[in-house]
Amino acid sequence: FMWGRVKNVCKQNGLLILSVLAVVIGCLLGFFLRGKQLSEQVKYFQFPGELLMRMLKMLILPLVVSSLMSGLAALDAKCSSRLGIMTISYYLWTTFVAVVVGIVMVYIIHPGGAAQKEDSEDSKKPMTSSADALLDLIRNMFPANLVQATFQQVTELIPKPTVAQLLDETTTRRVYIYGIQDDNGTDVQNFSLDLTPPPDVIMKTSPGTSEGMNVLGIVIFSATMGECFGPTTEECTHMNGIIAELYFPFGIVFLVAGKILEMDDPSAMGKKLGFYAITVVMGLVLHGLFILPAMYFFITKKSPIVYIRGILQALLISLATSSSSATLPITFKCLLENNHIDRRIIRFVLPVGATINMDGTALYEAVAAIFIAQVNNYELDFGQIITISITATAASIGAAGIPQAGLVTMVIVLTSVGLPTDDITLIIAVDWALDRFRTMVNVMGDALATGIMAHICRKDFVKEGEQVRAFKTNQ
Ligand code: DAS
Repeated sequence: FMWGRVKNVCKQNGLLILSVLAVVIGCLLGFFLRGKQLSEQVKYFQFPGELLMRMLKMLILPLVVSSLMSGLAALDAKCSSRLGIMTISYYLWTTFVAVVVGIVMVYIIHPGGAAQKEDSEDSKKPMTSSADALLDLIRNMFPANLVQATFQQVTELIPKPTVAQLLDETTTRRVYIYGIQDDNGTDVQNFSLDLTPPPDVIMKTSPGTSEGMNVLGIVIFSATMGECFGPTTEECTHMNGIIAELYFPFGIVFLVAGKILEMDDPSAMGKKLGFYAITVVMGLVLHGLFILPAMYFFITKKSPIVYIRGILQALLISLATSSSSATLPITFKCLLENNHIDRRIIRFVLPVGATINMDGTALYEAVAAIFIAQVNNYELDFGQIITISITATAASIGAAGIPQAGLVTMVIVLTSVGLPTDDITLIIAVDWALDRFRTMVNVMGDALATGIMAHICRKDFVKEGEQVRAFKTNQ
């Protein structure tokens, strides 16, 4: 009986168990190689892990673009605007809560006291006033060149040539065009085309529909990867290529081992950063494992434990890759197959969350900024704490879902209250590890938000009269 249960559990959670084993083996291999002083060969040990990261990043742009467009195309204007407003408001609210949690933790634990600089004079006032910082923040919200700002965000997310390589390397392409309507607004059957030139994303209004812009998205089906994301058919949103089934665990082993092989000497952390790391991790645990699940429970009245169980694979991948965007395909798959969330909601809420909703990063940046103030013995006044809250929220929205993006955008927070940005070097020694935990919280926040929005909008998908147009799979 036991063997039968063990077999059943392994069958259901094969990839998850394999991935956990891969992280453990990666850690053991990493520390073993450190002991053998093999750091010169680190690039060879990192190569398989780098391949895994490139495979995942290669899928981000097609996934984000096709999901957002098909998500918009699947919802009628009224439903998508309501869903959009609720999604953005929820994301801003949870990010602000994360910042408050971080500020409370850093003032309770006061990690900067243990790492105070010897030469710091008595409390100095930072040079930049909070008023200048706030004006600077608002000024940056209006980019002079919208196209540049947009493509900067996208190129930050993924280097364009990778997507071109994907399209050039695939031997055959099948492109699904869907959501086409005739003049009286009824959906015509979707159809699939075999295109030889690499397909591009086509956005155009379809004739005669009263809702104005009706976006036609294109899901790129890449035969090589066997991967297809988006709204065509259930099996198509199932990630079944060699990435998911065979290569993942192998890539994770070397991703983890390579990181451990190249990290600085752990003792470099010492007491100075120990308290800082503890403050960050405690804040992330409090927010990620208590506050966010509690919000999910109070809104949906469902068990967050069962829900989180369904996304464990995605949380593990976010730990291994420290990139919420690279984890996106897995989060997508977990929510669809394990948590059975309506894919029209996933396609809309998840890509937006992976781009702008980073609770872990916001918490981390607030803690790091105040930690650096404490190290320099700066007394921050209330106005500056408010500035840090706002800039940490904005910086997390601006951070891309790639490794250590939070370290880059932290400059905004530090300069907003005149703290020395070169003090970022104080925390770099532990950032590669803390980045993994804050990325997990980012993914957790996006996934729970998707479940909450699916619960809130469940009526939109059944109410007569406001029936949301769904896709007719091309049977
Ligand atoms: N690693 C980033 C992410 O993928 C988070 C961060 O750097 O703060 O979400």
